[in-house]
Amino acid sequence: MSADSFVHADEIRSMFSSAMSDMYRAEVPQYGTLMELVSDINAQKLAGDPVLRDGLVRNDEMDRIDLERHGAIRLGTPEELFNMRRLFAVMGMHPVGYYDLSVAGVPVHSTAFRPIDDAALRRNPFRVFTSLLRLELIEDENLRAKAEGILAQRDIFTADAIKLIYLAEKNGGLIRVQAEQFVTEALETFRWHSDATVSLETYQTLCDAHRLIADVVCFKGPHINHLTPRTLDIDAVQRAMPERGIAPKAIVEGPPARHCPILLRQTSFKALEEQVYFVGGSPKGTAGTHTARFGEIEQRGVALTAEGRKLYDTLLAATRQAVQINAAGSNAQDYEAELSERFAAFPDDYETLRVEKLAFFHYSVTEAGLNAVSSKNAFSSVDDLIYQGYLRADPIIYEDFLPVSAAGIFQSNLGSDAQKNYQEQSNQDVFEQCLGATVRDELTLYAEREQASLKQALDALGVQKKTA
Ligand code: OOG
Ligand code: NI
Repeated sequence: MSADSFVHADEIRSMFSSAMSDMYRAEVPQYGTLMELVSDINAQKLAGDPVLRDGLVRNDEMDRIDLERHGAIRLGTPEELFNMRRLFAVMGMHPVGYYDLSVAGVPVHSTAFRPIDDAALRRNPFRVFTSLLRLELIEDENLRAKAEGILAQRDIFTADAIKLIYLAEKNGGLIRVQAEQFVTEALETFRWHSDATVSLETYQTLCDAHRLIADVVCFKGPHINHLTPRTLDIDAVQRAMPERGIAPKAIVEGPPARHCPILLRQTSFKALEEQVYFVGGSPKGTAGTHTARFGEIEQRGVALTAEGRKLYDTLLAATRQAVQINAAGSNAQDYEAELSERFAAFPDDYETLRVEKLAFFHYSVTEAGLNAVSSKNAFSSVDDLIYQGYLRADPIIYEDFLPVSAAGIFQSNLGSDAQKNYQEQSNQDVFEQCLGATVRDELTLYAEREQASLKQALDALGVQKKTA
């Protein structure tokens, strides 16, 4: 079998994310409403902001505006995580970053499976925030043993999915019929099951320990719990949600609204109460409810360097220290005012972000640069080339997640908007052992992309040495 006959991993990812979107829209009607709202607001924003429109056209992003950017799942065992890594690898998605969610009092740690290189991200940026339950954080030993026992009995992958993963690994890819079958089989793992695998009593015991534990342990598989489209104006979507009968969480997570967006801003609508059947009682089981699935939107900005990220973390922590959102979310305005005020300390123009090395940029040669290639440029500095208009720097978009924001999303969907600041309990080594691989460091990936673009641009300009 030659590599030519294999379907490209990027294409398998596109097939998969589109199948997942259709499945989720059918399962959660409110998600369809949210998608329509996002699409309407994106259209309005584009009509009123030609600069934004030109930027998206230049970066070849117009076709993908309304596409999902990410989803999320929660896994129960190391083996599930191990095989999930193999499954995502077939679609060109690799583990990037380690997130300790114990900061939210949620007993999980996580990574994001995502495409890595520029071309793959451009083709389809779909990624999945994947959490692993940390049963070791359950104090009650009996309960821990019970949860482990239940999880040991389930198999979240179909036999054919595992077979196709193995084939892809062995042969280096999948041919079309295999890729199509793979997508169908892989989708099964993410499907919602309204039949729980336990009795109502067991469910309640686990719920009492932590609602998240019940969500992970009591079902056949890791149902996809949200899919997130990209919006061009997250504040407008947040304001408009109630008009369409959707209840948003109290605040938008992440940095405040800015002229030059940084990192990631996110908001979600609250998880829906859904009917489920527990084992026992009538042949159909005992009817009850479970809240698991929600909707979320995101707006992404420039990726920050370690130094930029430090400034972000400091300003955010100071804000949260000063104002903590209460359970009802009634002090959301105070929080937002505080956030904007604190973030006045974060430079809000791209050139300053670049020169102060707070953010990552993609460098490219301009027409003027190409026309001016001469030995005169050979020792110019990057900054000079930028000022001369020979080199341009476009923001590299942040492709990852933010632990404090993710914690806020978890929290809101576990039933409360109250913000809590917990102690960290990171354990990346254990996570990587379960995963069977190390996670890539996201900052290194951005730095590599910046350096590669700069090298290419300087080579094209005939500049010999970078002396910025
Ligand atoms: C994941 C919550 C985090 C995000 O975008 O940060 C998240 C979950 O609830 O499983 O989705
Ligand atoms: Ni999310």
